[in-house]
Amino acid sequence: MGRSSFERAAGVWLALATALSAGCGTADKPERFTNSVGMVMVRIHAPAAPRPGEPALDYYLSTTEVTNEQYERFKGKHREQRAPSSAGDTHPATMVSHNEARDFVTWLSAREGRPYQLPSEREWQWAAQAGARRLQHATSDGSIAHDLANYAGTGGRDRYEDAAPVGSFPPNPLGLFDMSGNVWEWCDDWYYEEAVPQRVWMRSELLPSLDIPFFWYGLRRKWRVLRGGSFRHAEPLQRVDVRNAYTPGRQSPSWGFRVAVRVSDRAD
Ligand SMILES: [Ca+2]
Repeated sequence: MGRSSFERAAGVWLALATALSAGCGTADKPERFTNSVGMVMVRIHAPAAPRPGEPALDYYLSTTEVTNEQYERFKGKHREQRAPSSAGDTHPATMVSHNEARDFVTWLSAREGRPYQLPSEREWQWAAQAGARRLQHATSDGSIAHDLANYAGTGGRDRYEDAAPVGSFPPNPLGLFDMSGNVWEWCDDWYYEEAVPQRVWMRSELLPSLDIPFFWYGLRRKWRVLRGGSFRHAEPLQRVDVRNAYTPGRQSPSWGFRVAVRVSDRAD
């Protein structure tokens, strides 16, 4: 039986799209794409498991934190709830709880026809540290300086006492912006102290002018993870291995999020 003209046309289109796709991506799994709300999604691979016994990673991550303008396509009334410290259209959307961020990715999945979600901690950290390069900070060279990221204090490129418009600093080697600094980012995971046995650094709500690290122990399924530090916090909290966590209904002017799409099957 001969192929219909439609099938032939579709085949030609597919071959053309495949030939035009960059790098090792394919037409349906390009190395990068831009979705309908303007988010640039970059594909990230971990060909071998970062740690023994763990599955390989293959996913897309948005190159920037979700902005107010992007979030308000979903929730228009957030415009009246923008934090003064992050009030512009291209500033990161803050005052968004983990629960609301999950609602956003559910909405985005239906709109885009792809399974958007918050990144897992593994996905977040692998991307932030530039994969096997294992940078200590998610900056262009792995160091931390005011020319490279937005954290407490100012200097050089960092003229921001508050949040900066997303992408105001150079990206890390994977092309990802602001994974160290600007705003903390919700991850999908519950906080398990035993998963990554490290200290959780918490800012004192009672003494906000002091960056006192608090060590919390015994946290279990009631807290969701935040990663990456923020404009309100000093250098030690901008490291890619620092974990923060809070209850999923809580909002803060220094908490935002970015989105991920997991590729269902392995690329290699
Ligand atoms: Ca950030």
